[in-house]
Amino acid sequence: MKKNYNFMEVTKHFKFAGDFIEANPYGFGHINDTYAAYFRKNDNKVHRYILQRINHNVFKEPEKLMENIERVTTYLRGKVIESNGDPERETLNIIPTVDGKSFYKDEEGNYWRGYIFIEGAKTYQVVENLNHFYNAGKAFGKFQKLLRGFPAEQLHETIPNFHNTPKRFEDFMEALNNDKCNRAKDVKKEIDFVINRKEDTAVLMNLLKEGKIPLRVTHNDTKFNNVMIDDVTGEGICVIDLDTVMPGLSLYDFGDSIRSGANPAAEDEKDLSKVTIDLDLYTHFAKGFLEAVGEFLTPTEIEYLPFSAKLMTFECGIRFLTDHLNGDTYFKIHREGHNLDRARTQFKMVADMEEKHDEMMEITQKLK
Ligand code: ADP
Ligand code: GN1
Ligand code: MG
Repeated sequence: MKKNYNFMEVTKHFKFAGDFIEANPYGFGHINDTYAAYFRKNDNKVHRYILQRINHNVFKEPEKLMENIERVTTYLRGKVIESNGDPERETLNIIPTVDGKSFYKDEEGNYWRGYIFIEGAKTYQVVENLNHFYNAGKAFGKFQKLLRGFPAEQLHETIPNFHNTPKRFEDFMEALNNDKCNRAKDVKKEIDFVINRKEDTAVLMNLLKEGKIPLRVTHNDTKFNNVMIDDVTGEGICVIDLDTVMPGLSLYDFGDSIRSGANPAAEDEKDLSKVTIDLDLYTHFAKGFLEAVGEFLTPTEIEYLPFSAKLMTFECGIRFLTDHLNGDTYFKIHREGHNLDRARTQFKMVADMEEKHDEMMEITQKLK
């Protein structure tokens, strides 16, 4: 992350209340540059906002991305107000620029946006408490339910083919053939792991093509650290990181949450003996998710929930390994081999899910 942005100058373009004090890097996202920006108001009290530099290498059309976020947050805000919730905490709120836009483009071509800082809640990198994960299931399920009436045709595709796993496989093969950084020779085991499972990649895409599962408006990046957990109640108070809200499958959202939260170890854990799919965690998330969406998920969607967890984990592992082969150009890394370590945890999870497939099926059927 570049550190020498002129935050005083950037923040001046937004309707942030108070006098700017400082901005510090914040959170653990892999994509955008996120900062907590501190301001002093007239009463001398200090408060903060979220300031983000959108990653325009990943999101090629930030204007369209922000149009999506404006539409989705406006829609969600209406729903929260309807149910007497707190619209400043239960959805993201864009802070407009002084000229009324949803983002500011600086002279170097960086895109900046501001959000209300949701206080009294946190995101976690690893699940610390079963109840939190149950509540995350409810929150992501509720998110999908709230967006059922949202006009999908209004959404731009911010990253084309985002969960097109066969395409992710093709991109991996291309990276392997190019082998730009001469890294393939050191990751033969991982390469074989991917190639041996090629057939899995098309399963959900085929169900969709055959009309067996519906396209919905989904979040598509339902990592556990993309839901804010209330410090007092432990509820999943707000789903954040709305950059990839697009038409998608309910199964993507379920699967990606299991990928990120049902592993009791970190996503980049080097000691693979710690990496597993914890069935207790799986059960808690599935219970929360099904309680929120059970009434509208089809039997086929429910049948494929365990498979979706495996596929989303496999897809993410493919993406990490592809980025390792390409020289780490997509995900932020913080050490050498970081993407490879991440790919390895994902593949360990996939192998574990293959072993525990029957148990996962049984748990899911009991919960439905
Ligand atoms: P990325 O796309 O890089 O993952 P996120 O939008 O998820 O970026 O933000 C990174 C982190 O910043 C989140 O995991 C969360 O901890 C924190 N964060 C983001 N938005 C807010 C907000 N409105 N209030 C409080 N914290 C936030
Ligand atoms: C990225 O932005 P973040 O850190 O919430 C990525 C997800 C991956 C995840 C893996 C836009 O999520 O797709 O599953 O890393 N987001 C994008 O940790 O590519
Ligand atoms: Mg995030």
